[in-house]
Amino acid sequence: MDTSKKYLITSALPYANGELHLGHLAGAYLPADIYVRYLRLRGCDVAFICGSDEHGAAITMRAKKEGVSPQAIIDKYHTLNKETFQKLGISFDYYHRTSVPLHHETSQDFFKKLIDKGGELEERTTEQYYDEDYDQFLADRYITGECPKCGNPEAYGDQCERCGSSLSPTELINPKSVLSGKTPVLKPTKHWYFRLDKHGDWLRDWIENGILDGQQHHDPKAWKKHVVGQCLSWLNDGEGLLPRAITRDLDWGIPVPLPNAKGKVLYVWFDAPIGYISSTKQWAIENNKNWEEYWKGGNVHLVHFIGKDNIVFHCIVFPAMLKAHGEFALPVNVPANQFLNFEGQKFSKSKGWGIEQHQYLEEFADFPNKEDALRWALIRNMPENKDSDFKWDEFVDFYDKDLADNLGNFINRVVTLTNSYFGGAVPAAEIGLSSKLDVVSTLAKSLAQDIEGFNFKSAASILMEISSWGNQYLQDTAPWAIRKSDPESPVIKECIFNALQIVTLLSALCEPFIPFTSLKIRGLLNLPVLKNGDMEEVFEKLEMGEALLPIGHQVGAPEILFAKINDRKEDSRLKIIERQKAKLEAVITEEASKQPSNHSTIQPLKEAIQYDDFAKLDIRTATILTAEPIPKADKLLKLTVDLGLEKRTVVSGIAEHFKPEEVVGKKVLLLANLAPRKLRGVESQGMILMAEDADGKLGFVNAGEGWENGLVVK
Ligand code: B3M
Ligand code: ZN
Repeated sequence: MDTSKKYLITSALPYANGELHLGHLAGAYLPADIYVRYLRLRGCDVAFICGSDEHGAAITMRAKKEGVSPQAIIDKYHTLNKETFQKLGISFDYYHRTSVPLHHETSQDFFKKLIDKGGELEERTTEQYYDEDYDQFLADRYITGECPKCGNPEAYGDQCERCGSSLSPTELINPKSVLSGKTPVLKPTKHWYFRLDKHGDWLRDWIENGILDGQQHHDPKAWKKHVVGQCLSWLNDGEGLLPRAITRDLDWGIPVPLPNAKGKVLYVWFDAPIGYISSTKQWAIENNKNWEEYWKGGNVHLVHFIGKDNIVFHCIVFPAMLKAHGEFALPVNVPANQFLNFEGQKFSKSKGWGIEQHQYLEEFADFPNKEDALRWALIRNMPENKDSDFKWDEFVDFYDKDLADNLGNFINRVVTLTNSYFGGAVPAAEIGLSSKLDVVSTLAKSLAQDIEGFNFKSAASILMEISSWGNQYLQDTAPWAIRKSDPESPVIKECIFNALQIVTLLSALCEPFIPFTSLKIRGLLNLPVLKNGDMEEVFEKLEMGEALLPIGHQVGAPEILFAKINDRKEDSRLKIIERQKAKLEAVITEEASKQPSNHSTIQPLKEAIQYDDFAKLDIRTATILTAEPIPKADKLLKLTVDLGLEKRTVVSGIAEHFKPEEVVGKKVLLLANLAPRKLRGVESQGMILMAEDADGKLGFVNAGEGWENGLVVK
């Protein structure tokens, strides 16, 4: 690690308009925290910066919905989000907010600098929608209408949430004002546009080759493929680099700092990333630092952690703003994560699908190690390069297999043996830090490399490898067996000595991932809390073959760090998990039982997909063998289906449309690779394809008579 650099690490500023769920945590906050904790332990000078994004229509709409002021909304969620992050161990150096004067000034100065430079901003008058009842222009989310791309009748003026297209309000079919519900009129209004079109050439060279101003700025191969891919397709799309309006007609936001701009505010996506700068400034003021060292000059190592929906803003628009401004450093990497799903579906607050961070902390209040249990499950399943799925069963498995059986067990065995053989003192090993530990030392180095390369999942599995190696080493050496025949054997001392070195190493290596556990291990070893630079020292000692825990050091009494969950039937922790699963089942049943809404017309077509999307579906011909009702579930039938190669159980929401005896023997089409899920306690292993008519009546999509079971539909 280059400790001469100034490391400025940011996580996306969440809108202060709602709770954050586990997907947010896994996307932009936990990975940044791992990276930052690691940098600190390696002795780097780090500022970990975040805060609340408190402007924009997201906030004012929420306020309107709740019938309170925008200020009340941001105060509530800023506090909640900030506290929740802290409880989960996300170790921001500063959690600022964009509604404060320092941020307003910083953003206005930025804007003025662009005006003064000339050629970066331009004034344009265009026709925009206006609500005459409310006397107000309708920006972004204040206008809804039909999406021209997918037909979603409730697309917003800036984006369609169904198909993900970014839109402009005038593209909407049948636009409506969210305020009055009426059709808006077009009226001319003046705005400032950022000349993004002027920045295409250097942006392309910077993203593709890592070249900035004729010099190598970063290693382009260190960027994630999906990030570079998204940027290049944006840059190559003719519309990607049009001038972008960076002001809005709104009464909530940062006033445009010009005399002829009454009623105009900066667009939220203009001021929000500048929030990274103002947050750094406030941190510097309170910590006696010089903020400019972290933002200016060639010594800055700036990394933005975000989710994939923010890639364009962080890799194209904000860098272009920084370059246009001229004084600031650009990010050396933007390791955006993809999305985390939840038990096979997208998180959805309205459906009740998923769990929020603060809700997790409340509902798992009596779950020991809840913070690290969650961090660990999210890390093991982090959506680093593709979307991933959070499952409660895996949460339990990761806890049991990794934290209890592997890490916790190893540490407990070592501390217990040290206490019972040597009264808790590190035994004198004649061989010192033996060459047996070379394997461990090599693993530790690759763990470090993985963190530096943003491969946190892989780093976490190496952590487990080290601990497994330790367990195996104890097992193979079996000091307890040697003691029976030769209690004074030096092999016993060597074994315990080496094992204690591994435990000490683990106490440092695990800190970025599971900091609460690291603290406990330090306690068990009777070692001080880790401080900045300590891992550097660990690596130096490993290199020199020096002991990490010196001979004669007195460790503490053993204590079980993680008790296995599945070991105990009457475990209160299992009940907590069962409650979570029951909530999801209730949502599924509720969804399945919703009467199909009055589809008086044929549904509009969905957005276009690629062949690859289709090819993921494994649809097979099959025959229904048996059908039976499921007690207390009026809508569901439990079916056995012959799939040629095997038989499957499928739970199908067709009980209101068919009697069991009507469906037995039917030739059907089955989506065979749909992830299994439990419905009313029965695991459903696939989905039968049905068509639904305008009255909500269901019919089977038949496979032709005479077809064998198990044929592939393509
Ligand atoms: N608040 C969008 C979001 O929460 C936005 C990020 C700003 S980062 C400068 O997804
Ligand atoms: Zn759409």
